[in-house]
Amino acid sequence: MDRIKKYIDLCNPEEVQVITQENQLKELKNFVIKTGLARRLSVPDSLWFCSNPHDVARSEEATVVASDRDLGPYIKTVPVNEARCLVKELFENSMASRVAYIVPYVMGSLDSDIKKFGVTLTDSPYVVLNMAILNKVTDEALKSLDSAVIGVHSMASMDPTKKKIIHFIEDLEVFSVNTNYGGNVLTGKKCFSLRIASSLGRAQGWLAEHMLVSVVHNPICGRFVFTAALPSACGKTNLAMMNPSEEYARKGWSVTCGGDDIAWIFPKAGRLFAYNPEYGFFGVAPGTSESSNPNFMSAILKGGCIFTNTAVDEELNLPWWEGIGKPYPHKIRTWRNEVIINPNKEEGPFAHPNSRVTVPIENCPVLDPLWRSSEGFEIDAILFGCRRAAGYPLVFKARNWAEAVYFAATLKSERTSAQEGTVGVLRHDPFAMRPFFSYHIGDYLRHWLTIGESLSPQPSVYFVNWFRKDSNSMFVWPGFGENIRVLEWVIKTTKGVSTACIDSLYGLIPARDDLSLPEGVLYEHLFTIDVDDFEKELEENEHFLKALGSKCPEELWSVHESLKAMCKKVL
Ligand code: GTP
Ligand code: SPV
Ligand code: MN
Repeated sequence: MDRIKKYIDLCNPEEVQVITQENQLKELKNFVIKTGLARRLSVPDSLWFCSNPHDVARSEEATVVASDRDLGPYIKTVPVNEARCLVKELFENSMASRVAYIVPYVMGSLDSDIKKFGVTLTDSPYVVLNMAILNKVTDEALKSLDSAVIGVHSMASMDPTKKKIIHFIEDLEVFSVNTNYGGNVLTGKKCFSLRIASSLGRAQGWLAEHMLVSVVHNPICGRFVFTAALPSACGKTNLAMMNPSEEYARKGWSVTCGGDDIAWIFPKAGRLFAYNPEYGFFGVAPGTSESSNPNFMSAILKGGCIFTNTAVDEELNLPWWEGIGKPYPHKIRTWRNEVIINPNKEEGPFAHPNSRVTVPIENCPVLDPLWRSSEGFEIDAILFGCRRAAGYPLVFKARNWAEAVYFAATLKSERTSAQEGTVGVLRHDPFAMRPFFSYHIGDYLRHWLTIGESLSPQPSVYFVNWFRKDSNSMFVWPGFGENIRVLEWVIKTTKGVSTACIDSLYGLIPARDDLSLPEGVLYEHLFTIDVDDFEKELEENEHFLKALGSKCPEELWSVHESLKAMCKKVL
């Protein structure tokens, strides 16, 4: 226990409990209710928490990697010695007169080769209860302590100015302090399964990505597996467990879910295999309803969930949020823990826009039976997506692997409430991984190109945007269950059934008659590309590529030059 003991000594808790048993979790649930940290809702075995108002989303500002090297434009670094001092300073006595919990867990299936162990020390019952859903708690991790990822988390004084999430990538250690929210503190999730895992993947020849894994059962080819990377709050959970629209369901289309947020992807014999290392969902609540995502709704209502920063219908003792598809409750408890009678809409939102539900994966009614298999999911296509009101097409296919890497590397998306900062502002989010890089993005791009070279055939790569808006600021595309129409085109194109693609500035787009559009939706509204806007994009991309200097793979410059040439031809 040496790797943990020194941090217990540093944090100085009053008591230490190792959590490995179901009954300990039960006791902890009773404890949080008795002490007023949480409320029990009328969803079976479910709890409601609200967090500190300044602690409602993952904090990129406070996230750093300890390194003495320059890790490129998207990673904040702190020199290693300084980072060690910072840990000492921030954690010294941080757990005084509190209970510290040790949570040993595994990511990935215990009987698979890809599994990895973690052990987290935390003074937050909230963290323990969430980790018990998102990771599999097992004392096996304690037997592999040398290779486990150590997480140390303390709420400390919750001073927002001292919020820090510090990664020591090579040492397999993560420290999180003065926060108690989501991706900042659930160290198995973004810190381990993306940041640490992607560095391991670089060294060992695999990928850790911000991707869902999903299977489309369809009349064209039977079973079609895709992974998809979209920035935070841009639609992964919804796409992962989509309920195809009635018309498609009748024709034999259905979707099963392999995972909704993180994929570990391994090349084997020229193919790619995806695994979801998690055991639960940490899904966005607002916008989730019986009509938008009936599968997630049903997973939630099965119970065993944790609601964070949703509102509560006080009369029914049920969670409530904007877009749940139910009227405003007569008596509502807001995410700020205030009760309002007869709320009026203008006083809202009553659930925080980034409120979340933690749900055991096995609650998902369309969970794919292979979700925990040691074989993984053999990938047929990879999707990238973004949230953009204008210009970016509904869907296009990259013409080749290098172009796919180029478009993924230059992905831009509007900020959402899952990120701190101003919602709606367009920002560069390469591979939907901007907040999760742990090594230089130039090396990351090279790694993707190298993996691509080992594949045969290379999976087709597509780009999607469900979020184009019309002049009234309404979404042009109905989205959700209707996204199956785009997946139909993806499958037809990947399988060579559709050949009538149009060469556009943004790769290959569907010919007008090749994509089935819902009534009233106009092709032009989804696919028009403004050449001037595209040229501006290219200029921004050029700045980005230049900023990478010698780290920028030559292949990406070639793609860039050929897009510039295409632009000139169109003009
Ligand atoms: P993270 O958990 O932060 O990584 O988010 P995510 O990528 O899983 O996003 P999620 O599926 O939770 O969706 C985020 C928000 O986008 C929710 O409010 C959804 O209702 C909304 N959304 C998802 N898919 C669509 C879609 O096809 N169309 C529209 N208009 N909204 C969507
Ligand atoms: C995201 O922001 O991408 C999330 C939520 O999935 S969190 O786990 O808080 O990072
Ligand atoms: Mn995410």
